Amino acid sequence: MVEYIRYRVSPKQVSTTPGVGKLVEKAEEDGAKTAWHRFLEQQPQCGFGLLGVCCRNCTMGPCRIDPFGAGPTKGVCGADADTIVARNIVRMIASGAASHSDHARDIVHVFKGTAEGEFKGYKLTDTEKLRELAKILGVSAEDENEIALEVAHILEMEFGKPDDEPLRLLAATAPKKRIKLWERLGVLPRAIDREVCECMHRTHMGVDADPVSLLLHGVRTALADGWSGSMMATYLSDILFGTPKPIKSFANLGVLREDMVNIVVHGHNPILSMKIAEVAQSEEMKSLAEQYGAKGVNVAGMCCTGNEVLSRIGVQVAGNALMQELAIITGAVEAVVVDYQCLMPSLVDVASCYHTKIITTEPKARIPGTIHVEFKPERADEIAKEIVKIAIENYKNRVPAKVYIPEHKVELVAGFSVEAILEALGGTLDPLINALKDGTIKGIVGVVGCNNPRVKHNFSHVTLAKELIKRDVLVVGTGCWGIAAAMHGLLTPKAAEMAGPGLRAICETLGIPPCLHMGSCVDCSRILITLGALANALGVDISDLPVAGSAPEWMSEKAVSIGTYFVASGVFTHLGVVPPVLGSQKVTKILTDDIEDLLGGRFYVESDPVKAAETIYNVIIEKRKKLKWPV
Ligand code: SF4
Ligand code: MSK
Repeated sequence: MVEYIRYRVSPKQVSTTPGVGKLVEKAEEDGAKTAWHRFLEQQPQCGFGLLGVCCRNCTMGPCRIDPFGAGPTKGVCGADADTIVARNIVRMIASGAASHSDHARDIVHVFKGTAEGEFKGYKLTDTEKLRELAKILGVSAEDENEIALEVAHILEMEFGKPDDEPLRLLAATAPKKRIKLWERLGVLPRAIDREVCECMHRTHMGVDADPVSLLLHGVRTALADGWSGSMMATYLSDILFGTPKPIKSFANLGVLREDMVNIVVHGHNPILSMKIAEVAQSEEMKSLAEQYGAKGVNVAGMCCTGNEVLSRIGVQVAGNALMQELAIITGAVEAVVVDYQCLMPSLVDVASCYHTKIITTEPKARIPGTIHVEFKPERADEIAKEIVKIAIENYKNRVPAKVYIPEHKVELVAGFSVEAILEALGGTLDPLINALKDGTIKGIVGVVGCNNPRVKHNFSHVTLAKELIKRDVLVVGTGCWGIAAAMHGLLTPKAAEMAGPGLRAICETLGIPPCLHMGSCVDCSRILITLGALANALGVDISDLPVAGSAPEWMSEKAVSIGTYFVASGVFTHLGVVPPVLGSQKVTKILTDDIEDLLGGRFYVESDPVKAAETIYNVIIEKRKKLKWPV
């Protein structure tokens, strides 16, 4: 189906990443619309929505507040802008926390079934990590399967335990000072589902109208995500598939192969994508591909499921969120296999211009117009094979005249789990702590999050990282940022040449890049663990550390949850895209100012990445001064 393209986009303006502009041009020639085209069609976007002052929480509405005071200042029920904005942002946190944590629930299910011997396609790969997790959770069993079953039971209870005890994973990993602070503020989370559910209850018509009380519950919910839901997903994925270690690979659309069957795995959960990558390499699939005239099967990652398979087995990455449609526009992709989150329903429209099959696999993420092959962990190998075969059989439908694969691909080193960082440092945090203390490294910034057509694709991700490393600030990160950094050469030891002299010297001694890829969105929990370990080792709170967070191109509700748990953990957190809160001066002030007095961290909004880097650096320097460390 060729759609009429009303708005043309300027290829030079949409992205900083090589190859993207050409594919946007190709999209227009082929009649395929991308997110950039639809973004233009949406202009002007609703001002009430942008400011967060629209409420649809009951059918007396929808109501909207006039931000200039010329129109109504209250909804039909009397809710004002402060209440409406706070309720809306809390609902975003609830959705983000639910997404990460429901992903975790699926991993617990597979982990448990593996320990029970039910899911034969999986095994407990990193048993050392299993024992470490068992230890922190107080599990004393000896036999590995029994340990796993007890761990699974404890983690299952994190979702819905009925008591008011704190979450076990949070209690075991967060610094004690922080836990006490959260307890004092009444934001220590109890059970993950309970906090998400309470968000929905509080934001229902006629319940919580106090913006402070609402936002504090948002904090509680986000903490349940970061220090439990997401962390659980990270721990158990490591146990099932191996804890990431530094691994070389390549990124950008040039990883697609003209002479092979290309399968793009897209979404977040590694349970299926790891299997697809494994099956695709089998002799059986290779010879089937040869029968169809291809040299084999090439699996490439997209977004966070891409980060999961990249970090663990080095699967090459085709791109980040705004490139999901472009992979299809190359005309060289036989199948895009999706699990959940960040999947644009438009994949189906774009695929209709080419031969690509979009294969959904999750009952909770169905998209009309796709082939649905439901994934069941008890039949993991069989289903993965079925999917790979669909892709191979589709190779014959590829239209050579429609194929254009940009040649760009860049080498990278990913796989910097906390364990891998420790190993690079010689088994202890001391070298990092010493480098921070003496000012060789000025600070650490965790950069995370998505792409957003409001921002020139990958420009802010890359500019911010470059500006920070130049100032001797070590950058660690996850998600679409990790892929952007990879495509721009920031994830290689050679990139240390772009760093300031201190960071450069450390990177060269250790043979590591100045920007460390720590994994997928749920792996932001690795950043929390690193911060907690640094704070504990120094005998300070996370809020005292010369660290910061940033989401330069964020768009998803998950990013709101991540940003909130960063702030709640005491981290100064930059957002490169304005969140929908400006309709309430009160909420804006709480999030960007007052919250610091309570939690030690706050949000800072700046769309210019150069200015943002400067401010982040200044915050780091202030923290160093307070610690009496040289600046
Ligand atoms: Fe309007 Fe209040 Fe209903 Fe929201 S909850 S739609 S502000 S009446
Ligand atoms: S995939 S949540 S666009 S980082 Fe995790 Fe990228 Fe944001 Fe999705």
